[in-house]
Amino acid sequence: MNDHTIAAATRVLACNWRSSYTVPAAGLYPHQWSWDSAFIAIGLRHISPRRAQQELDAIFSAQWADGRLPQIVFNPRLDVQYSPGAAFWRSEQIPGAPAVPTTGLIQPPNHAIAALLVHQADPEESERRGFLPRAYRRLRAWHGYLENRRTGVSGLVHVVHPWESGMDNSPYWDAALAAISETFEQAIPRPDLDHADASHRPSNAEYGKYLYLAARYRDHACDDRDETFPFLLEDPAVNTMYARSELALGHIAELIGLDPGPHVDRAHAVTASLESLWSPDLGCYVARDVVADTKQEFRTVSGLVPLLIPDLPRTEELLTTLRSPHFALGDVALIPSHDLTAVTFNDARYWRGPSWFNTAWLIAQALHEHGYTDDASRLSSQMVNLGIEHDFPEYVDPRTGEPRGTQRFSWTAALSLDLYKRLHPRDGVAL
Ligand code: 9WN
Repeated sequence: MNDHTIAAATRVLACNWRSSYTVPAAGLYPHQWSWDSAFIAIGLRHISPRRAQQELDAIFSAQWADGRLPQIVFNPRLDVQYSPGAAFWRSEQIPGAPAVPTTGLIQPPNHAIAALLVHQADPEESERRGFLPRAYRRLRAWHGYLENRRTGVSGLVHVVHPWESGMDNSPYWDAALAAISETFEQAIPRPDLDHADASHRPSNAEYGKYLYLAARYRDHACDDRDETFPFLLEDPAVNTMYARSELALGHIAELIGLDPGPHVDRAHAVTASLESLWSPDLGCYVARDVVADTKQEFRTVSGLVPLLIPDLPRTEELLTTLRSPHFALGDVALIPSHDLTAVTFNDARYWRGPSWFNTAWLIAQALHEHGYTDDASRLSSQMVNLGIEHDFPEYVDPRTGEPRGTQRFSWTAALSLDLYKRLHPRDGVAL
């Protein structure tokens, strides 16, 4: 990446900016998505720390009364362009929903990680705008929701829909979805297929289950006390981002003169609970189906993301798996989302094999922090080069690097920019 290509990444973020937030991709995803915005803010901070703050403020302003940050904040003028949209969710009829239309679901809690990085990019601007105390209040409520409404006896947070994991059609969800006999009975619009090849996207059968679960959650007023809800799973990456975000929140608390202790304790408790998701046979973490009480024995990139926890006792084992033929670090275009040797692996279909830039960023960051700086730089370069070569694709074929899904995808541009800046520290900010 050179100055010309920095400009290309900046252009993607500028084109996808909508007055106070960034859409993930202009055609396919015309609204604001929760974990996308946090990743985007991490890149935006290099261009405009103020915009990065606004990006996070926009998602915070859609917070529900119970503290949840919604998966999607809808632009009602574009409702037919994405399905299911605001008319499906009818959030204005649900007690505790914000004034803007949103989904009732959530996405992975990476926001505190982003808020800290955004603050550090320009502490004066942050202070001038009162960003950190405002963010802290929102984030504390968000983490409170996760602790009080989403944490089970295992001590881990569960998701109630595949969309909540951000890795929508991961093989982790197959058995739980198969055990649900119902499907959504009405017509299912697929405007997504106007923007991406059907073989790169989840299937119609998966969409039937997705909409069934979403409608059921909505019809129970998105109330997590519905004890017969059929889909509850604990995901390693979601819990890792939660633990890591608690550490970041502790740091933020300290910066604004508050006690970091409760956040650090919570991070350690979640880290200890993660141990129940360890699979000795696979050499990585796996998801657990809370309803069926079964582990989902698949190697996915989610099961490697716990590398991001600083004092994890499994770092060496995870590195061995990352370098093994299952993920082939160094020998592939970018880290696959699913085990290259598995019968369930598919090089094109969404989260069942293709490589995504946000998970590569999480792993590159973890490698860097654990002192594997050569691996981290190599991975970062692969990511940056692929981003530039293919106009910032949503995901790529892990072996060939061919683009899949849509292009000019915001987090690909933002996270490539972030890694570029940190690969060339003379231009960059310290993490
Ligand atoms: C559903 C926006 C989102 C990402 C998810 C990714 C994809 C949506 C979809 O796009 O999911 O949330 O319609 O497929 O899987 O991680 O946040 O970029």
